[in-house]
Amino acid sequence: MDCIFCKIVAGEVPADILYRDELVIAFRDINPEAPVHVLIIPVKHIPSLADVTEADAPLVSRMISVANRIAEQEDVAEKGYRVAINCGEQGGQLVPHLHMHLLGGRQMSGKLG
Ligand code: DGP
Repeated sequence: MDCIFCKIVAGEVPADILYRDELVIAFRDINPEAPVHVLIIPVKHIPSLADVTEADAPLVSRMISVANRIAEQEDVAEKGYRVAINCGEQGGQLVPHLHMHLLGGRQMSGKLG
């Protein structure tokens, strides 16, 4: 499948991977918008948040747990951080493989969009 994030999962495209288990991997965003900008993605290809079902509850829970763990590791947990999922064209999603952005290390703006 011609998906850049599937290629990162498969090790075919290099990435600065911070975490990997059977459900998710996490790696640094290539175009960081904050001192800490990490993407947490499912190992399996899910195109977007709109494709997540009830059966994916363990996966979504794991993504959140991993985001919290990386926030601790990256030393932004205490001051706070933002987690965001862009969904679809108007939601600002550019890569069609579900991913959660973890942003921290600076004051986030009050705007979300
Ligand atoms: P979104 O707009 O929510 O689809 O964000 C996609 C993010 O993915 C964007 O912040 C840049 C990042 N990205 C795109 N291609 C690559 C890549 O090849 N490697 C890494 N590490 N990040 C990428």
